Amino acid sequence: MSDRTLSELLKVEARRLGFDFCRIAKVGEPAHTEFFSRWLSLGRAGEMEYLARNPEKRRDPALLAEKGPPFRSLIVLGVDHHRFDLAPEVLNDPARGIIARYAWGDDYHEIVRPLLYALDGWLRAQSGRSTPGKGLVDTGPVLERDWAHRAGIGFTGKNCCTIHPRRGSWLFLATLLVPEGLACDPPAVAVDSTAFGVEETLAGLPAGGDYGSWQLQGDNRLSPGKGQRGALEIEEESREIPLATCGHCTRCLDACPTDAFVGPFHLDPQRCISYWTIESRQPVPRPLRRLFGNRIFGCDICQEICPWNQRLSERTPRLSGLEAQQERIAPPLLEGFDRRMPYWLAPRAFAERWRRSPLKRARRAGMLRNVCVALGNWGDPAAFAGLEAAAADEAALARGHAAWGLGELLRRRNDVRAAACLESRLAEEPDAWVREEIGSALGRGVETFPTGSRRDVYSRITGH
Ligand code: B12
Ligand code: SF4
Ligand code: SF4
Repeated sequence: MSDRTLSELLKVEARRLGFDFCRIAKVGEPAHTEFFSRWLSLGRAGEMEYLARNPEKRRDPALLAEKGPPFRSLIVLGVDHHRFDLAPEVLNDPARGIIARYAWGDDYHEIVRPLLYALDGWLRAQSGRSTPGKGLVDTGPVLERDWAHRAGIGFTGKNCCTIHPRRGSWLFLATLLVPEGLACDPPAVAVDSTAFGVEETLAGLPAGGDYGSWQLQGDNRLSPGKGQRGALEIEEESREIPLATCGHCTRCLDACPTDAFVGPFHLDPQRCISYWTIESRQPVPRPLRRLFGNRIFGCDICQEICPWNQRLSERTPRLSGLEAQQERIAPPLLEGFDRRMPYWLAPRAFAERWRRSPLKRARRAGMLRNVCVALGNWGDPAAFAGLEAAAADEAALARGHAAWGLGELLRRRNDVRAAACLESRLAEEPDAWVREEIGSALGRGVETFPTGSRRDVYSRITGH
């Protein structure tokens, strides 16, 4: 069988397994490893220490082969998880907690990983290979967006996301590395691109600049095989692809509530809602809290606003488990404090309510932290009940943010219950950082977040 036929059959198999995109690139150095190393050295990764591991493998994914021959082909897979857009009255309802779209279904890591190995199993059966390939989704040392761009799945927007010109950016990405020398797909070709370097991107390129456009070529073009439904659907994908570009658009950069973009293609996670509400186990810096609004897990604002994501038709993801579950989209903030199912307060109820959900990554204490911030931002007297319960939680992280939320009720509503609750908590609070938060909420401690580098501030207030 020729390399080309094998590659085409592989795509049919990927499609049959449930992937929406499958493109192949030759293993080599990804385009932005230098940018990534500099980004790391600026401390952008924060608590995401795993990003600094195995830099040599990130630079040369061929080295990811633990046994057997080195990897020669990198298969990039994409799953379109778009379902529908939320009505503005839900999205902007301060009494609800908005969960990022990628978490409306079950955890994609659990769903996608076995499929990568199923695809590898299929390829091994064809090629007679005895050693395994390497399937990665998210956590491995692979710059997935770089590879998606290189393989021509989509282009990288100023918001850093991989965007498909007809399907938008609501994509999960994954990679499968294999030793077979498969036929590669034509990469995204830069058209009229402006030359700019790592230094400029790190310093912050001008937002309104036009950094070129990309032509995505031969989008999964396959001849429909007899009885191969997958191939027929792929054929639909092969309509003319428009020139992919951000042009002078700056919508995502302007819409980010926390001003997390240093400039196009450069995000500082230390200011990003997604980082704080999913990845971090630490207190959210005080000046950022008011900017989080009602986003309690992840954030989609820089994608919701993107012109490439407008007017996408509603769809049901092809992979089972990714369907949107009604109760995982925008739960009322106070629901999880209800005595019948206190999922923000009781570990067992949390585990039950969020079984198989990506939310588990933030853990119960982290989620209660996020919910307290949203309750403070709601600022309604009804929020008191939830904040009072959280102020007595076993986790200091939750108690400290509950104090902040109560402080917001005091500041905005002059809520005397909030003042009394803060006073009584102060009398028995053993944790130094929580005491400081209570003091600040009562207007006694430091009013603003202490100055100094963020890391210094954390060590001072958390003792870590
Ligand atoms: C760490 C991480 C985060 C961090 C940091 C994100 C960031 N932008 O740096 C945080 C926690 C903030 C985060 C947030 C989100 N993430 Co995330 N994240 C990752 C992870 C694990 C590593 C990304 C990374 O290496 N970041 C470091 C920066 C430097 O790399 P980068 O973001 O890929 O950015 C590229 C550009 O800056 C580019 N670049 C630099 N200069 C230039 C110049 C030009 C011209 C071009 C074209 C590119 C370019 O080079 C970089 C390397 O490719 C990847 C999975 C993976 N292994 O890749 C998922 C991943 C990127 N995340 C994903 C998702 C879905 C999200 C969220 C949407 C989740 C949410 N709803 O809250 C947000 C989106 C925020 C955003 N606008 O980026 C998806 C992206 C899907 C897509 N369509 O792009 C990925 C691929 C996970 C997956 N397997 O599907 N994430
Ligand atoms: S995910 Fe939200 S906070 Fe992060 S960069 Fe995008 S808009 Fe800003
Ligand atoms: S909002 Fe505009 S600038 Fe941002 S990624 Fe989309 S097209 Fe590019």
